[in-house]
Amino acid sequence: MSSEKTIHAVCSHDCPDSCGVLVTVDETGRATRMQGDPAHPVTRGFLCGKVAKYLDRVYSPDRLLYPMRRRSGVPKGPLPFGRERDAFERISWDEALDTIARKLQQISDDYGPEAVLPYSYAGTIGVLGYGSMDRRFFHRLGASQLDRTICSTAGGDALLSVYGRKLGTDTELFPRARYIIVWGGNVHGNNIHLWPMIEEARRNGAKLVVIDPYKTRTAKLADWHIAVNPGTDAALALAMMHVVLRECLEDRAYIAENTHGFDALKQHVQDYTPERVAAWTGVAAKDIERLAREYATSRPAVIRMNYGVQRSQNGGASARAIAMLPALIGAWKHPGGGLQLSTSGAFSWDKAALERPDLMLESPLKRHARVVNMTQLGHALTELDGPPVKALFVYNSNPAAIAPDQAQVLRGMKREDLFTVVHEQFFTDTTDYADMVLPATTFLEHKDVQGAYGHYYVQISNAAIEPLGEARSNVWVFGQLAQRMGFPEPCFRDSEDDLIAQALREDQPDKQDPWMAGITQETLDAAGGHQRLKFTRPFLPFASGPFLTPSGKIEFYSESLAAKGLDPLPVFHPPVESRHAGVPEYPLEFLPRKADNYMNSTFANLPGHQKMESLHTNYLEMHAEDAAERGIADGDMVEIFNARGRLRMPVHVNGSVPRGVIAGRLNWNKLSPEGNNVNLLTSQRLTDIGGGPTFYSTLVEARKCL
Ligand SMILES: Nc1nc2c(c(=O)[nH]1)N[C@H]1C(S)=C(S)[C@@H](COP(=O)(O)OP(=O)(O)OC[C@H]3O[C@@H](n4cnc5c(=O)[nH]c(N)nc54)[C@H](O)[C@@H]3O)O[C@H]1N2
Ligand SMILES: Nc1nc2c(c(=O)[nH]1)N[C@H]1C(S)=C(S)[C@@H](COP(=O)(O)OP(=O)(O)OC[C@H]3O[C@@H](n4cnc5c(=O)[nH]c(N)nc54)[C@H](O)[C@@H]3O)O[C@H]1N2
Ligand code: SF4
Ligand SMILES: [Mo]
Repeated sequence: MSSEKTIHAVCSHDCPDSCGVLVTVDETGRATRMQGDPAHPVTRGFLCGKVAKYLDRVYSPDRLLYPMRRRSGVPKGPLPFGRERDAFERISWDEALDTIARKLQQISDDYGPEAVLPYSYAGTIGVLGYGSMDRRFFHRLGASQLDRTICSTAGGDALLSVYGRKLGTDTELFPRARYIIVWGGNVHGNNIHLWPMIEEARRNGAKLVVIDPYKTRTAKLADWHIAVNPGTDAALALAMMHVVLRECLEDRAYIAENTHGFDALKQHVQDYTPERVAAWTGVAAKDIERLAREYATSRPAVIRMNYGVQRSQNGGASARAIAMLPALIGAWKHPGGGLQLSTSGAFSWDKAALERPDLMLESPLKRHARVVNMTQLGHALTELDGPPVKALFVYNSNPAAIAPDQAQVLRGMKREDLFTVVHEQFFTDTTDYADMVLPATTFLEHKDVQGAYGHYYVQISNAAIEPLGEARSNVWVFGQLAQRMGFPEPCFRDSEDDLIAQALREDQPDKQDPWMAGITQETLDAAGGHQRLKFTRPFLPFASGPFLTPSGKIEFYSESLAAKGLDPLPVFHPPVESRHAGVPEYPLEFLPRKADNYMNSTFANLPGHQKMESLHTNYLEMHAEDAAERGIADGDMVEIFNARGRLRMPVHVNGSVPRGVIAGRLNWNKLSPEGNNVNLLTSQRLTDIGGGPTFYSTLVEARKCL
């Protein structure tokens, strides 16, 4: 008789799908199989290619298994892939924690606690692993607060400005849509569990339109691919509104009842004629008209907007304009209609209890600490003063690879007077700059609770296996460090179960949001690991008000943006780094995109994933005419450059990008011959709304290497 067990866990990678995962564990405690939970209505029994091979990651011989410290005399900087271990020596957890506590205390005494900067993002999106004990620790210390802008704040804040809450069309209603626009999203690569829903809709007659400068796998499979010029989506959406209003296709009753600022919007979009917008977007006027008409006259019509659209300087305005379209045509009324950017606002975790910002008042600062924007890490490490950053504590992130303006980031990280701790599962581009490296668990090895940004299920993620080696969870590390720092508050001794109970407000049923009422660890376990939020079906988040905006309506016109000096109506301002700005030295718009088979920089080190991504991930893609003008042919080695740096890579001239655009992919620095990735070329310039990065507003020039 086999004594295999099956454990319910949740994929905690930064992906909208938050898949339910069933892990088979054998009698020795080793995980032998992972599959998508067939009972989960969105996971539907399958995992993406990246995580189907997850056991290769968990049991990789390259896993970090022990705390380590940089050997004396080894300078910070790039280490050869696979040889990183030689630069470090193994130490005990006791020694690691004591050393870190002592250093942080000393830096705090000498420079003030704000000289300590935490740097984390979404290595795990489990509620505890993403932000709980770590936040408590840094708040109590008085460390600088990190503004976590690197991914979604432009679009997120844009959505909030229009609707007041981050909600969207229920993923499970997509099969009922008859017109689907995927706008700045790569469903097939980045959000694969939406694909079967789209397929089902198409079997029922739906049309799929993809708006993306790049011909993604999703675009190739669409009925219509609109290769819009990067950063011009605001203009395109405003021109669609122009056509809708000119042809009286708007839903007047819905607008009258639910929206604010319609007259101002109507006036505003007069300027955005299809002809004028065609010149910016590269989309023919007749195509803009057709798109607007088809969209406004098909029911239900849904837009899957994704974060790709907001990684440009004009990203906030773009996301705002796109988000207004369903309100203009009343698409929210129809099950299967509306828009989805994120569903995360439906999960009302008790963040104040988890993160305890009040603890900043117990810190030596006795006030709220300064805020540092993570997108401007290069600036923070090299230019910030009052106080300068003297300690950097990295977890859940690989900033040496994923942060923009890489040369400045690496210059900062190389500082020998910067004390850097990195809590990681692997040696990465970032550990190359660490003084101390701490081993982290994977989602198979720790417990957590999780929502999603692409569906409406709460899930419990159980530890399927014991931590490998001496790997420890984020919760454990920061709880231990708090003890070593002598922080007296009992909250630093909370267990994972305590934290989960707090996140769910198990002891305060009166304070639970109705959508999460009665959901506890016990009910989640009893339900097989997942529970749908408690709204009635079909869930139509914005079919009617009131809305959580200042006016209580959907805001076409935003007084609160105006009060901040921002455009109250979405305006198309060409990005400073775009073809419209006319910078003759750098005429090409660079798209430094994500890889389909990695997760940002995660998985890039694993041979199986590298093989899926292609033989060489590091390549550029160019339009045939741009290539010909430069004497470049398919397969040539090309140098692309701007004032921030230069990279050399082979080029594919393969029809995947429109004229004027050149694409590249995110990979590890150390896996490219010159030790830098595409972020060498990106800037620290921020988006119009939300202080986010502008990866997709980057100008370059290219030339053939001789
Ligand atoms: N396989 C895989 N899956 C992932 C990730 C990954 O790295 N790999 N990352 C995860 C993360 S962190 C996130 S945030 C989500 C993001 O998911 P997406 O939002 O889908 O992210 P991106 O790939 O950045 O952008 C999507 C598409 O936007 C296009 N795009 C770029 N600029 C513009 C523009 O100006 N206008 C328009 N219309 N389109 C534009 C890009 O070419 C790209 O194909 O995916 C998650 N899932
Ligand atoms: N050029 C370019 N740059 C980009 C993007 C792009 O599209 N193009 N995308 C941007 C976006 S959308 C995002 S979200 C960011 C993502 O940037 P990051 O959040 O830094 O994402 P990853 O590169 O996936 O690195 C996450 C790291 O966390 C580690 N990790 C995983 N789980 C745990 C854990 O439980 N504990 C600890 N301590 N560590 C863990 C992983 O091993 C991994 O090395 O990158 C941004 N950078
Ligand atoms: S990365 Fe996304 S699609 Fe893949 S298993 Fe995780 S949640 Fe599912
Ligand atoms: Mo992201």
